[in-house]
Amino acid sequence: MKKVVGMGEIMIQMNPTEKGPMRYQHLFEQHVAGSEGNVIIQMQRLGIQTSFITAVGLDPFGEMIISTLKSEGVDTSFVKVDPKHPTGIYFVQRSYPIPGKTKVFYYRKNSAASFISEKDIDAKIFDDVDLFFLSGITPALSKRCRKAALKAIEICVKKKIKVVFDTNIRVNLLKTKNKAFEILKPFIESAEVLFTGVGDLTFLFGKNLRNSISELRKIAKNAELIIVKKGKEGSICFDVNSNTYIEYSSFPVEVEDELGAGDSFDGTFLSAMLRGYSFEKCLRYANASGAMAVSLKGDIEPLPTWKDLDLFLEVYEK
Ligand code: CKP
Ligand code: MG
Repeated sequence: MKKVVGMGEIMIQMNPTEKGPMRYQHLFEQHVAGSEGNVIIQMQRLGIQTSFITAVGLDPFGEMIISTLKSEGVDTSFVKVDPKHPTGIYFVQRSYPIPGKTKVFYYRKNSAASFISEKDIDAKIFDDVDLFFLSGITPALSKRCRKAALKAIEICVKKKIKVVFDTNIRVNLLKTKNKAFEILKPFIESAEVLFTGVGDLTFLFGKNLRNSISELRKIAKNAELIIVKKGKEGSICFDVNSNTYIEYSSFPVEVEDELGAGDSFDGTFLSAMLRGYSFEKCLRYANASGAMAVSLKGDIEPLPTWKDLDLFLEVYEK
């Protein structure tokens, strides 16, 4: 069985029962979510053995996150409980001011996860691991997290573990294009599989997609695969070894909450890749997973199994 490790912040997501402006919301649902954790749970659900590196506060929210990871079957041996810093929380505003778009309000400054440091990264974590997943959110949390993430990558390179990175730019955390380049560059350089999205590419290189991909390729010296998520426009996989682009269109569904779609896409693509599927098949499953994610609230609740994916495809490809 393939073994995968992820690293990042998992938070409590407060998602209102209604769409619309935050100041008029009265009722909230409590969910567990966070980009890299979403990817790992997706992979676990697709039959991969997973483990997650994170930190939560010594509070009921941390308890909820740990019990969620455990109930999903993710190994929590490397989850630290930090008595000095709280679990991060964020609020979600759906479909306002732009219908179908989700806005987030973070309360994660000085959170337990932002205090993850190099000393939390033990080489033992990576014994017999096939793949390590990380995204641009983690190094953007703090200098300490950045160093810890770099240490993890160094270990993976030494142990010949595949490094997978999603640029996942959060303007709230990175602020400017220069800051984003400065922080993300070493991670983009190390990735063997690199995920990104049109929003991130536009932020970094401007609107011309082909041009952005070739600019990204210049930095991504180690990448064998560059996958670009285009939301409603589908996705592209660029296979560096054969110099070919593979495209797959998206599945039209009604958007309830777009958060988490990128993560379910990544987790599904990687699980399909680890099964040895063709890149076209990986994109097909990943696009289906992304569509399923946007059609429900919460990030982890909609994450599909292989059976769910096949049922979805049976209906949507008729
Ligand atoms: O790129 P995605 O929409 O798939 O990621 C959504 C997650 O971790 C969301 O759950 C939130 O917690 C975050 O990204 C974040 O830190 O913004
Ligand atoms: Mg994303």
